[in-house]
Amino acid sequence: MHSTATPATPATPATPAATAATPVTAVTATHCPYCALQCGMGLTAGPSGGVEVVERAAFPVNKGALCGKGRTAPALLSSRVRLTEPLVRSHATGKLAPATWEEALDRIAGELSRVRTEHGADACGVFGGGGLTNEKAYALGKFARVVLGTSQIDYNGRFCMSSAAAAGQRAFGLDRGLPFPLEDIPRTGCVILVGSNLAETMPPALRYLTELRENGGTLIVVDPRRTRTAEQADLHLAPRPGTDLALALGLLHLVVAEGRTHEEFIEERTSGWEEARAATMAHWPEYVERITGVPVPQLRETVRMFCEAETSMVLTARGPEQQSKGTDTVGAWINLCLATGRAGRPLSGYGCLTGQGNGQGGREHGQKADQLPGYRKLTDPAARAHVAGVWGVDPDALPGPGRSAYELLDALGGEVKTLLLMGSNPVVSAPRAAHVEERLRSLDFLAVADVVLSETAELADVVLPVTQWAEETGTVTNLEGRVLLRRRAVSAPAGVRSDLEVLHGLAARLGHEKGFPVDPEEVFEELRRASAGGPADYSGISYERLREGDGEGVFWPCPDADSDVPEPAPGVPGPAPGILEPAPNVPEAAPGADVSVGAAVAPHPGTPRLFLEGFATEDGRARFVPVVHRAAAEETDAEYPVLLTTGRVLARYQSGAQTRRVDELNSAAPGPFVELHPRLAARLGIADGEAVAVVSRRGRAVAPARVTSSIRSDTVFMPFHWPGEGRANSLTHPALDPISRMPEFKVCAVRLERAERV
Ligand SMILES: Nc1nc2c(c(=O)[nH]1)N[C@H]1C(S)=C(S)[C@@H](COP(=O)(O)OP(=O)(O)OC[C@H]3O[C@@H](n4cnc5c(=O)[nH]c(N)nc54)[C@H](O)[C@@H]3O)O[C@H]1N2
Ligand SMILES: Nc1nc2c(c(=O)[nH]1)N[C@H]1C(S)=C(S)[C@@H](COP(=O)(O)OP(=O)(O)OC[C@H]3O[C@@H](n4cnc5c(=O)[nH]c(N)nc54)[C@H](O)[C@@H]3O)O[C@H]1N2
Ligand code: SF4
Ligand SMILES: [Mo]
Repeated sequence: MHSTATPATPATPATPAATAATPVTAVTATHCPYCALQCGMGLTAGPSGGVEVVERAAFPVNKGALCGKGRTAPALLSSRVRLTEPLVRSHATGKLAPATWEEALDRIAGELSRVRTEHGADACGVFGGGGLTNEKAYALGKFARVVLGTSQIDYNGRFCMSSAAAAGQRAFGLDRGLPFPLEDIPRTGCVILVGSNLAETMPPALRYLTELRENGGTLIVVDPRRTRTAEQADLHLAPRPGTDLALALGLLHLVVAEGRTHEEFIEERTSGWEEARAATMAHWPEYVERITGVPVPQLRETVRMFCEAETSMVLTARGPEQQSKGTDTVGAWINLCLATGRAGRPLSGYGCLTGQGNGQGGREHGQKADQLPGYRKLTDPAARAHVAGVWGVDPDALPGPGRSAYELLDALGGEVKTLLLMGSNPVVSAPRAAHVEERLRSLDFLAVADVVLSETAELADVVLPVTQWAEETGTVTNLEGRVLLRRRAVSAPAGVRSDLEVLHGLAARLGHEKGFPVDPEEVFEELRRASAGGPADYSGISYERLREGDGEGVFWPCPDADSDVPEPAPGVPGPAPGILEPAPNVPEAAPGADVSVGAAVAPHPGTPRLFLEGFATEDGRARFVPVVHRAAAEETDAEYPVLLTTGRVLARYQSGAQTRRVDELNSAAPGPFVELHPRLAARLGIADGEAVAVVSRRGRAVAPARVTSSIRSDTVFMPFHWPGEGRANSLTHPALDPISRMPEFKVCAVRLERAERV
């Protein structure tokens, strides 16, 4: 498919026209702008001068396959609806009007200075995104802490995989979404896929599940809806939303009752089993059936399939994670893996399917409220000293941890007076979105950098038009922990600048002429040093290395074999020697080989598989966590008798800011809908296609009914990709997980009403 470049026309503020994107070379090997699979693709000049996608079959993750979103991504490069000039809100008219870059950056820097002087550094907020490259995420975190001196920075990844990250840290001492490459999946015996609709959210990855079944393995899918993914399963469990914790505990109870625990593994590789076992004991199968709605025979069958396979895996995605008990829920699934010896061994383990393009790398390099680059903790004195050394600042000058994403958005207009936002559209995607929108409006000053005028950018005082994926180079880390080079393939239209240029320009205006280079490779070189010795160690990875071969990337941790990497400080779980396993086909140094000073040292091969020799905890053992079931923040009652859950559809990405501007995708997924069971529809007198109002304690949304028996009859589903009347997040509950601070996107109580019209 190719997108036709739009001829340049006189720009107006409402629909600035992009100049044609010009391919730089014949075919550039690069990656999709959207999800965490980071499919490889080639970009070249199409027949009419536009940009065309060509297959990049050698890239191992997707082997050339792309979903419709990736295939149509170039359409936005030359689209008339992208931003090509800065917009500044006029004091006189109150409207956004075109301005020069100097005016726009001066205005932002001026407001940030004023607010910092009047109210202190913490009155300046920063909000980032898991779609930003490693370099941008790193620079944004450094900008917040060094230039603004604020603790108030967080990002949309908090809404994404933060519960799985917290649970992984707690159990394994390290969070890398998948501790093994995707290619291991077809070779295991059984996969339990919990709350992932892979067939729509990462279509090329469905291949791994198909191959699993072709190889004789079994697939169990846990989802309140019979999704396209669940249709592929040998067994589909359809629990009531928000009850995965009870489900996992019920399975573990059966494992114990049926004598299926792996005593040797528990003894040698784990700690805390007694407490976790005791916590499980109350979760009798019949009790769990009552909570979850999953029949006891299905629980028993799940345990049989999982334990009778020689190797097995549990993979989770947003279903069980986006709950106010997401961390404990993932913890319970990890406990199941540990008790059965399905972790830290080849072809067995727990993994989280991270979501955004750089969902993995974006959570490692410092845009998170509590974190420094290299996945270091902001509260750890040794980590502060190391990073402050790289940044050339006094460790004591670095602020402490700030508010989490929702808490930060909730504080806007209160203690936080200004916000600089890059790579997110919270007006559509944040929980209790009407409240968040109202908070954004109450700010003294809002600056947004985006490629399009998103619903959040519409509220801004200054909007900065930035370059897109194919117009800039940067690294991303996919859901496997594979660091990849996303190459620039086309030139950007005149008038746009990169996020790195934005941060450089603002830093310079705020007294930091140095320290914010605009060349991504230069930023990466600094990131390497900042991450050296940390849990997510990138110091052995360079652009040069990422350009090698078919660009299949390097898995972190990858310390620099050539340099004196500082020993991890106590309390910083460094890449323990035990967890490293050389990549296949990379020769290891022969035993006794001379690796003394002066001898050439083979580069570290990267770490495709973690934990095989030991976990990243201080004692090398995985930690069981005793968890018990608890209710959702909001249960159904007489007034709000139905459960609402939310999620995604194939042809839309996230808040839709990008994909709603691609014609082909608009016809595939024209608008919001409410999925409900025929019995529920009949009770309410609602026919397929009729308008239905969904009402919660937070608000109301209206969309056409989609009547289908593939959903539980006590639950309705809405995708969250649209603003306005059909905005699902008008309804969602902002209850937060106490550990990860993840909001409860996947369950709240609603009532349905017939609506006049959509
Ligand atoms: N097409 C498309 N693909 C995407 C994205 C996109 O927006 N569109 N976004 C990317 C991102 S950032 C992410 S995070 C991933 C998300 O990828 P997924 O996690 O696969 O996406 P969701 O649709 O949010 O949720 C998955 C499933 O969870 C189910 N579910 C709902 N409530 C529960 C529950 O209580 N328990 C269980 N077990 N399941 C439940 C839903 O029915 C849904 O089918 O997708 C990535 N890929
Ligand atoms: N109800 C409900 N709500 C949810 C979820 C759910 O399942 N249910 N899922 C949550 C999840 S998992 C996620 S990840 C969030 C995502 O929700 P958002 O954070 O809103 O994600 P996007 O829509 O991807 O927003 C990215 C914005 O940044 C712009 N952009 C893209 N690339 C760049 C870049 O390089 N630089 C800059 N400056 N801008 C860029 C895009 O045009 C877009 O406007 O939504 C969350 N919200
Ligand atoms: S699956 Fe994800 S990375 Fe691959 S083409 Fe689709 S959106 Fe892009
Ligand atoms: Mo996400």
